[in-house]
Amino acid sequence: MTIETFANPWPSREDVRITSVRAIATAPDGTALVVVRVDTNVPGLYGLGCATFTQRWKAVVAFVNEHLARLLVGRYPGDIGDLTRLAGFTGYWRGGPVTNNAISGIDQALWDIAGKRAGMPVHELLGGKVRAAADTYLHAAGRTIDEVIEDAQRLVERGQRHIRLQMSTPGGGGYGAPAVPTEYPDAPYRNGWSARDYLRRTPALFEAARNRLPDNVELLHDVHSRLTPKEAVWLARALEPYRLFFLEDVLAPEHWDRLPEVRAASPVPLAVGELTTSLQDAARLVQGGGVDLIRCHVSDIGGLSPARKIADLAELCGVRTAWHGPGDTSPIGAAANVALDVTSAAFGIQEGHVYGDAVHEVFPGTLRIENGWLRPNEAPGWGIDIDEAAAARYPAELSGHDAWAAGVRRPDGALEAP
Ligand code: GCO
Ligand code: MG
Repeated sequence: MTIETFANPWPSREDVRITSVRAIATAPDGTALVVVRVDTNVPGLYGLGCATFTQRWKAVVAFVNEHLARLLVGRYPGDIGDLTRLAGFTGYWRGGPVTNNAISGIDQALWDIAGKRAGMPVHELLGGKVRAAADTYLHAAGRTIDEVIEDAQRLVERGQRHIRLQMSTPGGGGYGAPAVPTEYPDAPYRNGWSARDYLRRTPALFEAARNRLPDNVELLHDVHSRLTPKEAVWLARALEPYRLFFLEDVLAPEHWDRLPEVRAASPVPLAVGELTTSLQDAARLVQGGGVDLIRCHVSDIGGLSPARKIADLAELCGVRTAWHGPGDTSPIGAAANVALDVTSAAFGIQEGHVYGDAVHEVFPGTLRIENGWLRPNEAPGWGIDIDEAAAARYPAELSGHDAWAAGVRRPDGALEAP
């Protein structure tokens, strides 16, 4: 493919030019990760950005390589705002996870280049630290109350102060814990998941956790968008005695306009936002009075630059941040989360993920959680590299999420939000 050059619209400060833009997909831990690499005419100067939409990663790769690269080659990498607006506006239709992840890959790669040129870590370019490190939460899970609590105790021993608890509910559709056999053998869909059963079991888990885990451990829980507004109120009230740090995604995005009534009905803080795929939707959530912690997936709203706007808005509105950071975030995306965390007064908590050795091999410099804390790298840019030969040894495959989501059904067979 011939790559055309779109001219710089104004003279650039230095003769630095983008020479190539390409998406790299790799799955070192089995989860498809996508990063964008932007190269320049300065020897050794390149940047990396997270573009990971694991469920539809091939679409993001094609979007970057075939639609966006030709817009950027020849341009000055310091014009981050213009280049990311160009990547969006040239498509005419706005937003969505494919577009936003592609733009995020470019946005974060350009911030990486900016940091390397300045000789500064990205958090200093953003104005510098307002805290030394980001406190994190990790996930404990199991089939039974005992299994979940034992898993949580292991995390407490590793210094974790915040722990998300998820326990299996019968059927294949439970989120965040192993699938267990159904208890509805006569139902039309034998592997179904019942919201009513989930509502009965979850408070018992938290009662046991409060009795058996140290009193100062903060507890969190992710509903994963499965409840009606009334069920959400019921669950939040039932969990009140256990002092949750937050209760996540009680409602599906289709019903987010009902969040304020859920929030008003209980003191349990609500965390919402990983399913936002537009900056404007994220801003509406922050301003709408239905959210205590905003937790966008940074690449799904277009990268570091839009996420900074949300962090600033959250600060002004008294909302805190809890950026989404599971295993389907690349290490570059995780570093972007931490750059936001340590530079924003609105920081609440950071979702952590312990990457396997293969991820550290492919992405040298990947951040590590120590005693529950994440600290940013102090090297210029993100301080994270990619070993492309190693990346090629872990080829990405189509996401297993499709197969799981196809089986997330109620006992009557109706599909449920995965
Ligand atoms: C979380 C999330 C994730 C998502 C996953 C989807 O809070 O960590 O809900 O686990 O399910 O990112 O691919
Ligand atoms: Mg979640």
